Amino acid sequence: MSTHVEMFIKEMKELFEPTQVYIMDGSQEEAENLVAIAEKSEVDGRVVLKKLNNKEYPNSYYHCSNPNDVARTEHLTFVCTANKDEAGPNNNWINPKEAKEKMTGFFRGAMKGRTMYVIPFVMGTPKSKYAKNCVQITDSVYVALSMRIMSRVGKQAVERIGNSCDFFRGIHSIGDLNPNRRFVMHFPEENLVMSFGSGYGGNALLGKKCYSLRIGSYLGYKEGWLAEHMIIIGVQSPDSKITYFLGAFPSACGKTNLALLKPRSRGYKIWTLGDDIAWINIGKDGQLYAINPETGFFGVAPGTGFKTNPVMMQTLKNNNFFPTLFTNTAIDTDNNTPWWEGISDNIVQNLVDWQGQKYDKNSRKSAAHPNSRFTVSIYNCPTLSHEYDNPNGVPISGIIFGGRRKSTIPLVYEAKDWNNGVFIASIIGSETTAASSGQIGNIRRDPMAMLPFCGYNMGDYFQHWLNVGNRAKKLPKIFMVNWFRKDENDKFLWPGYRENFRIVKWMIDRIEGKTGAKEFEIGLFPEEGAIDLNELNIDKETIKKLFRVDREDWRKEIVMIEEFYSKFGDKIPIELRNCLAKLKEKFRI
Ligand code: SAT
Ligand code: MN
Repeated sequence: MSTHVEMFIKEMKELFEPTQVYIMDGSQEEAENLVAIAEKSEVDGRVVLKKLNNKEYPNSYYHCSNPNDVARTEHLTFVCTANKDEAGPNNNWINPKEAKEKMTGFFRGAMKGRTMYVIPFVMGTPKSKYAKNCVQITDSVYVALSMRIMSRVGKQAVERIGNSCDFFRGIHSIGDLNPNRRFVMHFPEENLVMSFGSGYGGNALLGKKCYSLRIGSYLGYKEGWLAEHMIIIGVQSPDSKITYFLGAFPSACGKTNLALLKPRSRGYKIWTLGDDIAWINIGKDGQLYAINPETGFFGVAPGTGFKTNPVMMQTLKNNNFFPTLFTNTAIDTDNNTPWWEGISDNIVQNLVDWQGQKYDKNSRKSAAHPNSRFTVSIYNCPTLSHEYDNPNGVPISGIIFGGRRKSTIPLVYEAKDWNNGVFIASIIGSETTAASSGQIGNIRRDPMAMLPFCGYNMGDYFQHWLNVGNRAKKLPKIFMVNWFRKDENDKFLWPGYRENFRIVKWMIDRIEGKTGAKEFEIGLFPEEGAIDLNELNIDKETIKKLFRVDREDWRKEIVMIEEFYSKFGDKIPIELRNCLAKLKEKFRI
């Protein structure tokens, strides 16, 4: 083992004072060991893992967490750069020295009586020059097992690190799960994250949002690439050609459903490469190439069902080397299977809710926690792309941005060029739902769906997007979609789900130059008849409403955009200011 990894382990041992140290190797035997340990141990009075029905859900386990620890804690998440301005108004900030003192205070002796797991892992396929080496420390066996599903844990990581000191250090302890002593601190300048007091995915699996997005975006800014909160899919047409897309959506917009969509159109197929994170580099030929640094899905369970996402349901029922975890779902006690709202239409007799209580069907509360999750290996996915492990990534032809909006934003439109696309992505707004914080129905600006995940000043981030566009030789087309527009009676105008593929098909036609577009104030719109509406019971009037650009709505929208931009002062690039000025001119403001 490299001296720097050894030194890191030694330092952590002295700090945490664990009873024992377990260095993970990624083997099958290790998975069995860790599961056995988890089945026997309790954290906070709860058994860490319970085996589920092996026939229905092979190699699957149930985990339930402390009710105060079920989601990311954005208000306790900090980016600690030396200079506050570098973190930007989009991040909480404390100076690195103070942050470290605070965290070290929490960490000292925190693993007494516990095992310290050392997790060497690679984000990205180890053969790839875009992959990154990491080591996480944790005292949670649930986190250790989850990391094995979500990333490439084991010897390859140690080999890749060699004698280098250049690897990500993630330091994590669940502490006593006290929400008043819960912090996630990022130190981008030191390639380091410290996290205390939570066992929840985004707070504790440090390879995910913390490294792959917050630290990753910062590294990308310094090194000339992009770390994005995006799905990656390959769309195969009847002529067998595959067109690769990226897609970014704020939460509750059906992002995972799109990543695993089964198209209704004959001869088309969607190949899945990722459902959450994409690292995007400019390849030798000047095109953008994307890899998914992760190896699993950490998906929201409620709403995932045999109707809405049959491919994910199949993924959850498949079996490989990696156990599948269900966290804070309900349990159907007649079958010992996980259960959540929306899984199927079948009536279930006996449920216990996510806190282990018998569920009363007349209760107004849901049986599964709204943010209950599954953690499953991507290799279980029947639609996994053959290019998933390609070290060069896949060449991207289109980027789809979206939001949940009941008005204002049309079903789909295309940016006029890259800079205009960056502008459109920078002004994404989405209605808050029960799954996100804040009041339901408010519009939250969420540029590129990255607001909680951009590890540096978002004004600089916009400039970086523009710079990548300048450096690339061939750029993908950028599209904006809104599956959620409603009529005056609050009814959805578009059927959504599998029908969304009709819009993707139109995008492919645009990419291949098979159809023209009409220029409107806000971008390029489909020509009449260009979207395949075959066998869809939708009238002309509805289509008109779906594409309507309401001047009054847009005037209000522009006021909100200006207010959002003003938070970043003169960091907003001139190109984006110009786009906004042009928009104002068109709507005569
Ligand atoms: O942050 S997580 O990755 O744990 C889940 C989410 O909020 O997207
Ligand atoms: Mn996400």
